[in-house]
Amino acid sequence: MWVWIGLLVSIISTIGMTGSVKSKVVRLQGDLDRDGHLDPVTVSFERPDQHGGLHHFKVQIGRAVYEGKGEHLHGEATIVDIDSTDQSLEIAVPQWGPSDDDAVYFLRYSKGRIWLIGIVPGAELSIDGSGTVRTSCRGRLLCTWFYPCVYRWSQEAQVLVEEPQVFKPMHVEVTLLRDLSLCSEPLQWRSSTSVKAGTRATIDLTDDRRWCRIHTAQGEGGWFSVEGGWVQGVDAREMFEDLPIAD
Ligand SMILES: [Ca+2]
Ligand SMILES: [Ca+2]
Repeated sequence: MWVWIGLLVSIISTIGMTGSVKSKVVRLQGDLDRDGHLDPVTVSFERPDQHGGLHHFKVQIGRAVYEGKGEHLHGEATIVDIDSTDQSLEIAVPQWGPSDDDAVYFLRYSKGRIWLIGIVPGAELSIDGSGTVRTSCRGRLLCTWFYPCVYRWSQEAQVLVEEPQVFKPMHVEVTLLRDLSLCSEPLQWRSSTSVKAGTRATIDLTDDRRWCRIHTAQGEGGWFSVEGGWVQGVDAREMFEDLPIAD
């Protein structure tokens, strides 16, 4: 979900012998630095080799140039307004990424300079002018999973940064392959209960550092710790069936 601020002027694609897009030029227009004058923006995409996708992009505004590298870029660019109260608009350049790691490059233009302010993960980004980009981030602990997250513009650092969340929602359905001992709180190392092998359960919350919370449909549950992909002395894949692991 974008709020379109700029104007799309033109899109020109060059098609190679194999029928795939070799290069693409997108022309946009908007008052990016809010000085009262429209800034014509040219975003050009190139495919560096015969078989790969569009991996290079170049943004030009007058004499200012930014050259970036992406992975499987869409060949699209738009102008958005992340914070409607400040004196800037942003250029957004989306990519599919190496393996469903969708992301969007955001750039700013001011005083004759274009710079990257952030690479925000996700394909369904929400920008409403409040200074935030709402999206879906990939968790790090245990397996492949995603959680709702927010990137916020930092005036001090001039970049978009992810807002920290102490505990993140997880929603991973698993079947236990072994008995799992659980703690009642993510501080205690002494287990107070356990869930039996064969039980279907949901891992629903984590600090994304060490602790995960799990519960069964019968209301049993608690916390277990994860260290380097290991749970209770075994590889996590030997503890949980159906653990989603990509890459
Ligand atoms: Ca301007
Ligand atoms: Ca703005």
